[in-house]
Amino acid sequence: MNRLNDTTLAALPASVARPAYDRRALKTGIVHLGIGAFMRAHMAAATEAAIAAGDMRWGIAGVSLRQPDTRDALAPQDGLYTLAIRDADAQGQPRQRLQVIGAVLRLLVAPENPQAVLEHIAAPDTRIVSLTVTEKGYCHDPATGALRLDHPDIVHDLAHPQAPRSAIGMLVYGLQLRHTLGHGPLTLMSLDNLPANGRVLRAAVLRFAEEIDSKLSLWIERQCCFPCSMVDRIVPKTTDADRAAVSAALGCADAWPVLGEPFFDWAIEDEFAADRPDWTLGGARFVPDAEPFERLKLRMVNGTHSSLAYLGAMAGWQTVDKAIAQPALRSHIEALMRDEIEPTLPALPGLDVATYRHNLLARYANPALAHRTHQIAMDGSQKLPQRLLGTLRDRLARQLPVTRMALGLATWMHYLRGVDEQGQAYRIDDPHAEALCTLYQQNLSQGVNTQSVDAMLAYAPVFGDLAGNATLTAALILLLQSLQTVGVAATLEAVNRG
Ligand code: CS2
Repeated sequence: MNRLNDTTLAALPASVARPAYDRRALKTGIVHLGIGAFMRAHMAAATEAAIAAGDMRWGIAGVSLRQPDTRDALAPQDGLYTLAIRDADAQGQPRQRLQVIGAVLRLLVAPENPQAVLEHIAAPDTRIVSLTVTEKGYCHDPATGALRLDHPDIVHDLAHPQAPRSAIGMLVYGLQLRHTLGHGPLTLMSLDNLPANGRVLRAAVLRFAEEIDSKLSLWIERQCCFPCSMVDRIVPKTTDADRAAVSAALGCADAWPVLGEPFFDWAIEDEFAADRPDWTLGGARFVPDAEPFERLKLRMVNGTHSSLAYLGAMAGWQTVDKAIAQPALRSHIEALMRDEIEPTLPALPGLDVATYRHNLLARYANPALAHRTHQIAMDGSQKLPQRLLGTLRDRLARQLPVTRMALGLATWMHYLRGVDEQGQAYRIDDPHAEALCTLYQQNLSQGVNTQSVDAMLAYAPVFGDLAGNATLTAALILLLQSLQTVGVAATLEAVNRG
């Protein structure tokens, strides 16, 4: 089978959408740190729409911060890859729509050549540096959002200006080179699922810059922009079966297609240091303040996604669609949104929250994505603060019931035991795994009581000041006892009975 690339593009089946523009005329205007599946199915797709409309300034240089695998897959394909949009037809049969994306012009692997990344950030045509480096990539304290100067990657980067390995180090040394060369300010755009992601990024960049050069930090502060954004599209990890299915449909081999649902949302603040693509052509909207959109999305989508993922992973429901097909889980997730999350949300003009809820349940039921619950369960320590704990804090402060919110948290704690209800062991994939599993073994595995639950809540990097809240502790005790003795399904039935 031929490989997908600039030469084979013309021979693809007519049903496959592809770049109709001349890729050789495309300039690199965006450098993206963390070129994973999400970015390739989201921001790159919106950028493709802007390019297709004739604005040839926005080709993307994609940077992998750790592994060479994306570059190894896409370089032989001239940066081309397929976006497979999957859902079900009216009969419930899975179907897919294929589009070859041409926006990615080159791929860099930071550990192989960090200097090349710094030079790309400093290049005069580069106007935007965007990031999807996941929550842990900000090297911050998840509870407070502040950059950790004692984080091993930050310690390393402060000592190695030529070869940074964190996204923050890479950005600041790249900006330093840019400033020295006099190439004008940049927009730094976080696309990670963090509240006020632009402000978190800005604070981390300025903190690091202050450590190396106060003039540089002043320049960044005054001249560079850090728009906040809310991003939303479900993008499961690509499997070998997906590679084979997409390649068969193309009639030519794509080593790394990405999959996504039809739904796409991106609310971004229109604050750019230089120019920007018209991403509205790809479904984005520019908003004066992204905060209410972020809160809606992080609490409704990511909060329920994580709750569902821990419940599903423990019960042995391997994918989101299988989990949401369980009537008791579906009732719980629906009530969690309606009764406990929605009352904490700000009103958004034009948003009908009941419709949003129904649509979200339908997105979870998409049978063509096979989104694994264990994939969503990873990095809980980094995700829980903005997904669950903000809602919990708001409800506790207003003395409102928290049972359904607390069930997500209790199931995360229970998940730390590392074995599901079928006796299947799994690895806890989390930068805090060691400390958290030790805490679990020394406390909850010995018995569920005020002392053992409070010992978990005393883990400040995740919980901040939540420990010692009697209402929360009491709710967690009941739920953890139930999860340990009767399991997920019976606990859901009990919670649904009220
Ligand atoms: C998911 C998100 O893996 C996860 O943690 O909750 O990636 C989710 O699919 C996206 O944020 C949806 O926009």
